[in-house]
Amino acid sequence: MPEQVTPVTFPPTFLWGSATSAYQIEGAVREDGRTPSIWDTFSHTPGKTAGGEHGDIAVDHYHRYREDVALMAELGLGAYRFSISWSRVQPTGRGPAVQRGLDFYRRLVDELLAHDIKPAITLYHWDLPQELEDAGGWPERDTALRFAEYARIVGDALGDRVENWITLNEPWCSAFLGYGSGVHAPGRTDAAASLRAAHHLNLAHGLGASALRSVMPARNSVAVSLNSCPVRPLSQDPADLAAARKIDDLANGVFHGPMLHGAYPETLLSATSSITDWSYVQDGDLEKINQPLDALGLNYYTPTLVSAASPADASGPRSDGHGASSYSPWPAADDVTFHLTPGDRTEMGWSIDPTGLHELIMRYTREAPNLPLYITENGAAYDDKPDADGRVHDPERIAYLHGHLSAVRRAITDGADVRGYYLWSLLDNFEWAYGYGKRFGAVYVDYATLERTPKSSAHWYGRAARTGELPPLQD
Ligand code: PNW
Repeated sequence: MPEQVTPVTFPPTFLWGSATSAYQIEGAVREDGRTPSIWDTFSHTPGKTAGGEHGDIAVDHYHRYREDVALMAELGLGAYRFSISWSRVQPTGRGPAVQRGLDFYRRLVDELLAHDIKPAITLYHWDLPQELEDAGGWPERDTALRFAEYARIVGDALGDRVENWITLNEPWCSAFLGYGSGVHAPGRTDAAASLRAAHHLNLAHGLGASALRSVMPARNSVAVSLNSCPVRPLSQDPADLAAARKIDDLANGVFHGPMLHGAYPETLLSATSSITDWSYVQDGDLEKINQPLDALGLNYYTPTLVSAASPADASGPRSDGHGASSYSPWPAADDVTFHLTPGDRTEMGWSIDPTGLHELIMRYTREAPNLPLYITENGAAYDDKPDADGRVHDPERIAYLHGHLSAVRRAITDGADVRGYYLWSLLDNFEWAYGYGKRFGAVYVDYATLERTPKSSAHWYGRAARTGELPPLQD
C-alpha cells in the first residue's frame, strides 16, 4: 500500500458527520401512533425487496438511540444527519401533530446536543404516509401542500435547537425509482407519473423551505440533498454528447434547474414532450420552487456513463446500476444506452471513482457560486464480517473514504466552499430493495442480536474527525 506523503488536512470548522434515515434504522413501526408509510406497504408486498425483508425492527434505533449517540460521541463525530418519519408525526399525512412522535425526535436531538454533536434534519427520506399515496402520492399536487404543512410542524417543534435542515433527500429516487422503474416504494411504473412526481417534489421543496423559514429562527440553514451524479458521454461523438445531455437533464437539471435557476431546462422539456406536456406546472410554481437556499447537499456514490443507443443494445442487460426492473427509471430515454463505468466496484456493483465527486463539487461551485456545499452522503457497501476475535476489518471502506475525502479536499483547494461531509452510513441498515444484505455502515450490526461493533473504518474516520486530517491508509 503506498505511504501517504503530504498530509490531507481540512479547515478547523469542517463538519465530520454520518448519516442515516428513519425507515432504514428505526424499527418500532407501530409504536407511539406511527402508521404505515409507502415503504411499510412496499416491503411487505411479496417480491419487492430481497428476501421479503422490511424495516419492522431494522436496527431498533428507536429504542437504542442513546447507545447510537454514545457511539458517535466515542468515535469523535461532530455531526449527525437523520430523517424524520412523517407518519410518526402526522399519521394520516395531514392534520395535527402527534406529540409522542415528535417527542422521540426531541429526545434524540437533546441527546445529540448533550454530546456536542450537531444535528441535521432531513424532513423527507422517502417514507410518504400511505394515506397520502392512497390519495395519489407525489404525482398529485396536494402532496406538496401536505409536505409544507408537515415541514411547518417539525420546524416549529425543533427549529429552536436544530440549525441545519434538509427538505428532501434525493427527489430523483422518489420520483424515478418510485414511480418510473418501480424498484422503490410505491412501486409504480408510469413514466408520465414520474415526471409529475418530480415537479411536485420540487414544489414540496419550495413550499417546505418557505414553511420552515416562517417558523424558525433566521439563523437556521435550509438545504436540499440531491443525488446529482456526473453524467459522462462514452465518446465525444455528437450523438453520445446528446445522450449525456439528456440524462444529465433527467438526473440533475430536472431538480437543480427549478431549485437554483427558477426554470426547467428547455432541453428537458423538449426531450420529454412525447410523454408529458408539463401542464401541471402552474403559474407561480417556479418562483415558489426557486427559494433562496442556505446550502446545497450533494449525495455521491458513482458516475453514470452513457452513449446513444445502437440497435444491438436493445437486447442487452441494463447496466445503469439502479436495480432490477424491466421498466427504466429514465423517461423518454430509449435512445440512450447505459454502460458499466470502469474501475473496482463496491458490493452494490457501483464503480469507485473519487474524481466524480470532485467533478460534481466543481460543477455546483460554478452553477451556484455562493452556495455553501455539504456532502450529505458518500460511502460504500462491502461484505463485512467479524473476525474470530470479533473485530470487523474493512480496509476497502477506509480506502474508499480516503479517496473521496481527498477529492473533497482537492475541491476545497480549487475554490469550492464545502463545509462538511456525512458518511453514509453510521450503521449497517435496511438498504431498501436490497434488504439487509448490503452493509454501508461504519458500525457493524449483528442482525441476530442487534449488537453494534465499530468497524476499523469507524475508528479511522473518527480519528480524521478528531484531528481534521486523514489518517494513513492502514487497517
Ligand atoms: C441513497 N440509485 O440511495 C439513499 O439516500 C440512502 O438511503 C441509501 O441507503 C444510499 O444512497 C445507498 O444506496 C440511493 O439507484 C439509492 O442511483 C439508489 C440510487 C442512488 C442512491
